[in-house]
Amino acid sequence: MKGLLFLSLFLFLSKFFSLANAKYNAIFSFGDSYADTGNFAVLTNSPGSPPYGMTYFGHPAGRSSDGRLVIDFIGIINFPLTGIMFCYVAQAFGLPLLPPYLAKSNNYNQGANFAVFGATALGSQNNTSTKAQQQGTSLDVQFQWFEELKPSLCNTPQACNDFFAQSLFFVGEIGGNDHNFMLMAGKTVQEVAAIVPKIIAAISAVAEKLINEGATTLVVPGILPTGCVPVILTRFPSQNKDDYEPNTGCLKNYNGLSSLHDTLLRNAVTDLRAKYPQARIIFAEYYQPVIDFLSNPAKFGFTGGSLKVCCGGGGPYNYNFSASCGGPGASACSDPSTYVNWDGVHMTEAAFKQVATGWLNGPYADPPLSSVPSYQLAH
Ligand SMILES: *[C@@H]1O[C@H](CO)[C@@H](O)[C@H](O)[C@H]1NC(C)=O
Ligand SMILES: *[C@@H]1O[C@H](CO)[C@@H](O)[C@H](O)[C@H]1NC(C)=O
Ligand SMILES: CC(=O)N[C@H]1CO[C@H](CO)[C@@H](O)[C@@H]1O
Repeated sequence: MKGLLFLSLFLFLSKFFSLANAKYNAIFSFGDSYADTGNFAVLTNSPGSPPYGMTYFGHPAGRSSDGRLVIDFIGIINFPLTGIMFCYVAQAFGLPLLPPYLAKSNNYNQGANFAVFGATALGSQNNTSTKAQQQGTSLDVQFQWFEELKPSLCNTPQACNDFFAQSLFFVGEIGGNDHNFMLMAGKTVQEVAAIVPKIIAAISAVAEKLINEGATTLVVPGILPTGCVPVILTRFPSQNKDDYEPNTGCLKNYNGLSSLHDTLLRNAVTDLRAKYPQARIIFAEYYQPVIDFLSNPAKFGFTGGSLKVCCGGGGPYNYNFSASCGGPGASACSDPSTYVNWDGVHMTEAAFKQVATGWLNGPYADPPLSSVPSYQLAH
C-alpha cells in the first residue's frame, strides 16, 4: 500500500520534473540547515521537536522545515529506482533520503550529506562566526569529512575520478549563517560587507578542491535575501518606510548585502568555469525565488503568509525571540503549504519544492540542472 503510494508519487514527480536523464550515481551535499538532513540531529542526539516534520514525515526528521528540503526533492528524482526505496524506507523508519554523514550509516555509495544546521563558510581561522566554530562544522571541516569518507567509496585515483565524475555535488547553501551571526552579534551591514569576499573565497576554495578530486557537476547556491528573513525583520525594525522594499516588505540594506554575496559568488563561479572547462558549474538561487514568492504570493499558492511565519509565537511577523517554533508558546499554522516561511529562518516544504523545481527546470538556476548532461567522465 505504502509502496504503491510512493510508486505513484515517484511517477508523478518524474513526470513533473520531466527528468528522463537522471543518471548520477551519487549526490554529495555540503551546507547548513537549508541542506541538513540529519547531521545536527546526530550531534545533538535529537531529531528536533514537533511540529518540525509535520507535513511530510509526520514527526521531527532532523530537518529545519515542516517537510522536505530542496536536496530531498532533487535526491528523489536523481535516484529513479532507489528513490522509491529510499522514500519508502525513509517514511517507515524516519531515515533521511540522503544519508547524513555523521550518522555513520554503512552505505554512502549513493552519496552523503555533510551539511549541518548552523554551519558557516568561514572556519575557525577567521573569528567571525563563533557559534559554528564551537560546533566545528564549518565548510572546511565538512570537506575533511568528505576526505575521510573517500577511501570507502573508491580506492585508486582513476576509480575516484570516475566515481566523482558521475556524482552531483552541492556546495551550499552555505554562508548565510556567516552573515546572520555577524549581524545578530551587532556588526553593521558595512562591516559584514567587508568580510563577504572572504566568505566567497572559502566557498570557492571548496568547490575547487572538489573539482580537483574529480567532480565535474557542481551546484553552487547563493544565499537568501537576508532582509526578507523574519528573524532579521523582527530584530532590526525601522520606523522609516523607505528602508523597506515596496514590493516585498523586506529590508533594503540587508538585501543589498545578500545581493553583494550572490554577485561575488557568481563571479567566482565564472572564474572556476574558465579555469576548469570540463566542469559544469551551476549557480542556483534562493534570492530570486524568495523575492518572487513575496512579490506575488497568491501566484505561488502562498495565500496564508508571506513574510509572516507559519510556526511562531506572535509579533508582527509571528516571530518571537522568546517563543520560537518547536518550543513553548509557539504553534504552527493549520496549512503550512500556504506559507513561504516555516519558523522565521527556514522555508516551508511547499516553498522548498518550488525552489527545487526552479533549480531543475529554471528559472532559478544557471544553467538549469535538467539542461546539464547528467555526467561527463573525467580524462
Ligand atoms: C573570537 O571572538 C570571540 C567572540 O567575539 C572573542 O571573545 C575572542 O576573543 C575572539 N578571539 C580571537 C582570537 O580574536
Ligand atoms: C512572545 O512570547 C512570550 C513568551 O511566550 C509572550 O509572553 C509574549 O506575549 C509574546 N509576544 C508577542 C508579541 O506575542
Ligand atoms: C576560509 C578563509 O576565508 N580563510 C581566511 C581567513 O583569514 C585569513 C587571514 O585573513 C586568510 O588568509 C584565510 O584565507
